[in-house]
Amino acid sequence: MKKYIHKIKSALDLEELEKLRIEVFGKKGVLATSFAKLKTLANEEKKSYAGELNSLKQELTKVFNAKKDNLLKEHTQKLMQKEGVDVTLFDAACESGALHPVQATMDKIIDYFLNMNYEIQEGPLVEDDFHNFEALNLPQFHPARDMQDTFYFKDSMLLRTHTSPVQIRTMLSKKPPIRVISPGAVFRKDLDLTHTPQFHQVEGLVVEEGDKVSFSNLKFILEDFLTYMFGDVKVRFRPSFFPFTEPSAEVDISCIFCKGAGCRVCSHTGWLEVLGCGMVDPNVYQAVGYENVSGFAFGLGVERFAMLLHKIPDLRSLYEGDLRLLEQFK
Ligand code: 2U9
Repeated sequence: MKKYIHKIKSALDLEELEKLRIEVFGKKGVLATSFAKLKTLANEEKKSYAGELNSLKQELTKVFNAKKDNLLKEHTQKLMQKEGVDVTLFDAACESGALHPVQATMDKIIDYFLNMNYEIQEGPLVEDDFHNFEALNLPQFHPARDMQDTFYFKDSMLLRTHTSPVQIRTMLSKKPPIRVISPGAVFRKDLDLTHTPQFHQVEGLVVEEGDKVSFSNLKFILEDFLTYMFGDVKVRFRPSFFPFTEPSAEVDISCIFCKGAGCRVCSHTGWLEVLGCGMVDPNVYQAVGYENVSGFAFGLGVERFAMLLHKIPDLRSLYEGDLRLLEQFK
């Protein structure tokens, strides 16, 4: 039976070791059969045979357990090498992360519009002149192009300055009814206290056949949305101008810091500007070949929303990667 010690020691893998376990320690294994033999022996022989058998069993068990440990370690190591990382391994130093406040704000905004049955559309960050400007009623040399200082590549390709080209692509690819939001990164040559060269927007577009969509629909959805985002705030619409909407408005909420009384954040006006919106300009419909339709659009800057929601005073702190800021959002 001693040969099994050698056999166990030289088992090549866990499978072979398991076969040996059954052969040695199993119900009908060599140990069980040897112990069964005890019954057939005379009393004086029994004692010494049982003693021998027990110490052999102990040795076999010891050798078996040690071999199993070894093979298991080898097996894990091979698996780790094959799979690269063992994600089940516990790391005491591992800390949980959290969504970046800009992403969390974006998610909250998206949730509202998903509930309202809007679809999410994304598009390329590198755009051409037609989708980013021309189709949005911003012809070449139009002074309004200066509003959006642009990063250009060769051949009039550019980094999109707003997410509006996504809606242009949507309109070019299907007919109304359209109800979409386009969240994503946009780029402008801008850097100061309140501007970074990359920021994020969520824009919305609703278009229906005929004259079904009115400014009242736009007012309702934005008032409801801003109440969802900021709680019990007053909302006001101020006439404004954008090349892609006519009529256009900028939307303010009553200052969430001073409740409208006037403070430094709202420049003592009691109001905070949060959105731009309007009825889609007929020239935009013409550019995408739409006729006899009505619709509205709006746009917002996600960083601004994140700063207002979390009372973050300096825009740049959102992108410094300082853990003292990020840890507050766990
Ligand atoms: C299409 C037609 C019209 C999107 C709009 C605004 C008004 C707006 C700003 C908010 C803060 C940009 O990030 S910001 O600086 N946006 O004021 N955006 S209407 O209008 C569209 C979009 C697409 C086809």
